[in-house]
Order: sequence, then structure tokens, then C-alpha cells
Amino acid sequence: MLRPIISAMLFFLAGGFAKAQIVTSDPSDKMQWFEDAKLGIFIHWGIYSVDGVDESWSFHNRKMSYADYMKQLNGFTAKNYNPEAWAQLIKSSGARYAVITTKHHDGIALWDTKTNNMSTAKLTPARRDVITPFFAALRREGIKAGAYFSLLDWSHQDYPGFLKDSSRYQIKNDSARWKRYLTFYQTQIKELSQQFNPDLFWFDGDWEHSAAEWQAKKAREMILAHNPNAIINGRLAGYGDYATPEQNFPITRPTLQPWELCMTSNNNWGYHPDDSAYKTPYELITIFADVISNGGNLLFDIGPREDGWIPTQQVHLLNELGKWTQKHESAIFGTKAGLSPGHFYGPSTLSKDSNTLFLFVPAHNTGKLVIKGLYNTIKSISVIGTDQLLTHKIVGKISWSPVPGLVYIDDIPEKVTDEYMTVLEVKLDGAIKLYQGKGGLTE
Ligand code: H79
Repeated sequence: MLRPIISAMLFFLAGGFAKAQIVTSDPSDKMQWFEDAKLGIFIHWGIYSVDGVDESWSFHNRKMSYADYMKQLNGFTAKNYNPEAWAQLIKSSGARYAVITTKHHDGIALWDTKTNNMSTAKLTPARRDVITPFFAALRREGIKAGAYFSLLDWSHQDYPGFLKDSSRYQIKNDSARWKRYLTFYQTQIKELSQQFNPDLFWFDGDWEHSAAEWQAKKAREMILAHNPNAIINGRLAGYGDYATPEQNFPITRPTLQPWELCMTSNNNWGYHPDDSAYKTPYELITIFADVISNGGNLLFDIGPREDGWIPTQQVHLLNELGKWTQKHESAIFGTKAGLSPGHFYGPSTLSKDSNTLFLFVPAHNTGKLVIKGLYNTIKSISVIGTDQLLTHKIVGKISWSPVPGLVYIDDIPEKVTDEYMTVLEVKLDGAIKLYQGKGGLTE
């Protein structure tokens, strides 16, 4: 139980996420699968996937009328929806978990909620709950299943917010009305818990109210009462289990672990046929390597069309990512954060026992690599996915000084470099030991 307490303190000290994280009833190892997972696939699917407009924000920001936005209900068919194929695609990317929008800020549930008729099951030609078959398919593939759920619901008559810069009412003026909303959203969470038992709840939209207003502690306790192993992301007004930077890559290693970067495949979360600003497989893979090097997970987003078809570029990205993650499995899964900056110019990871260091080298780069401050003796260096061994030289080791020399790794033959990132496996004589001084005679 020590770790949650320490992380609660860090949460408090870290400023950016300065809401106390109170963890009382969780099994101490419940985060383990998540920390080992490294890669998740995020899915934004909803009625916004009909016209390819911004998910919920398009009406909220008055880019289109609410009436026009809601007309998309008539176009959500899910007619080519193949949850098994989705799960297989996710599996083949190497991802260990997936998170799907069960309800975005627009209030349209993708499951058959009993709380109201605002669902794909009740109001769209699809006429069904699309979550149940997806969770079943994920679980058949051994992939953890996460439910994205927007706390705020701009469609609900008892929710204060609706369009940008307007409000239905103020909580302080009508607490009974807000109470009705709390009962509504908490009932929906109960439905999700009981019907789907998500491994992960991915909340969003907490920024519109305080933890006290949301009754965030109660929401957390409700979820954990049903499943003490459920993981909750860091958007439950301070009552989550991990930090969630969105789109923006952290420059300094987040002090809060675990953490997860969620990122789109182009510039949009949902289906946007006009958005061709796709990341390349190289960009995706180098971003992913950087994330795991810093001890995080990547939650990479795709946005299927209303009928369930996944854009070709997104399938391509997941396939290329999958080839690479499969080849370099040992350097990715079951590893931990690598060297801190200063030791190596690039991403790295460490085996859990710290006896093996993995160095990530961009594309067809043939090396000229240096490791600084390594006390250990290197037993071998090999190129993952090949039987190529590399030699190295220790440079500048002063016999009477305790400071280790520089490790210069000899060139990687071009023919064994990877199209995206080559990974070197550096086997050490024991757990890694690093010199982090300033090079002075006595430091
Ligand atoms: O579902 C996707 C987005 O629709 C949703 N989260 C991802 C996963 C999302 N979009 N934007 N945001 C979350 C953050 C929004 C922040 C803002 Fe604000 C809300 C900017 C302006 C209003 C909060 C309040 C932050 C600044 C002021």
C-alpha cells in the first residue's frame, strides 16, 4: 500500500495534477497489467462519425446547430460493424487494451441504457447496443476492455452546460436539479459496471465541475465496490489512478507514474474524411518508443465511420505498428522506463531486473552510438530480430578514477537496420549501475 500513498503525495506536490489522489481499497497490484501493457487503442465512434464532424464539440462550439448535429442519429447504421475484426486489428497492433467511447459529451450512449432513450439502441437505424459485442470480442482476444465515459452530458436537460458561453442554470440556484443529474450519470456508471465490468474507466469532461460537485469520491467507490481491480484514469477530478496528458508530448519525464499519452492518428479523434494529416508509421513508432522510454503508455486513437469501417490509413498505421511491436516484443512489453536523459541520445527501456538495456535507434541509422556513465561490464550487444552481434569500445576510462568510460558501440550494418526503429539489446553483467556525477576528480 506504500506506493499509492507515495503517488498520492506526488500528486499533491506535482502542481499540474495537484488534486489529492486517495486510494484506500484497491488491491496493491491492480495497476500491474496496465503498466506492462504499454499500448492501448482508443476508439472514438458515435453519431459524429456520420457527417465526420467534431465529436460533440461541433455543436457546443456553435460550428453547427444542435438540430443538425442530432440529425446524424438517422445516419448511424453500424451496418458493416465487425467487432471481431476490430478486436483482431487491435490485437495485431500489439495493443494490450482498448478504450471505446461508450458516451461522449453529446450524451448519445452506445449501449442500451435504461436511463433514457438517448442511445444508438433507441434512436438510430443501428438499433443496437454496439458495446456488448465489442467487449466480448476483445475478451476473446485477451485484450483488456476500457469504457470511455463523459461525465458531462451537454444533451441532458438537468446538466448545466450546453452551448459554449451559455448555461441552462447554476447549480447553486437549483441544487435539486443538479442532484437529478448526479443520479442520472451515476446510474449510467452502474449500468456500465454491471453490464460490462470494464477493466478500465476512462472518464472525460471533469473540468466543468469540482470533485465535490461531481461526487467524484462516491463515483470512484461505486466502481471499486463492484470491481476492486477496475482502473480509473486521471479525469475523475483527482480520484483517478494515473495521469493522462492529451495530444501533447511531455518534455520532462512525468513524475507521476503510471501515465498514458492519448493521441490521435491524424488531427481528430473521430472520423474526419477531410483530415489527411496522418502521422506516418515512423512518427507513430518513434513517439511510442519515447513514451515507453519515459515509463508511460500510449493510447492511440482511431475513428471508424458510422458503418463500422475503419479508414485505410488507420488500418495501415496499426498494421505497421504491429509488425514492429511483434519484432521488438522483448524490448517493449514487460520492460520499464529506460535511461534518464544524459546517458544516451534516444529512447531506451530496461528489463524488469535491470540486467538488460534496450536502445532504440531511428530508422536506417547505422549508429555511432554512445552510452555515458555505465558502470557495468557489457556481456553482449545484439540487434533484435536478427542474429547480428555488435562490438563496442570503452573510451576515456582513467585507471585510477571511479568514473566509467564512454561506451562507443560499433556501427550497425545497414542490412540489419529496421525500417522504423532498430533496437539493440545490451546485456549487462548485473543490474544496471549508473554514474551521474559531474566528472570532477572527487565526484
Ligand atoms: O474525446 C476527446 C476530446 O473530445 C476530449 N478528450 C479527447 C479524448 C477533449 N477535447 N478537448 N478536451 C478534451 C480538453 C478540453 C479542454 C478545454 Fe478547456 C475545454 C479547452 C477549453 C474548454 C478546460 C477548460 C481546459 C481549458 C478550459
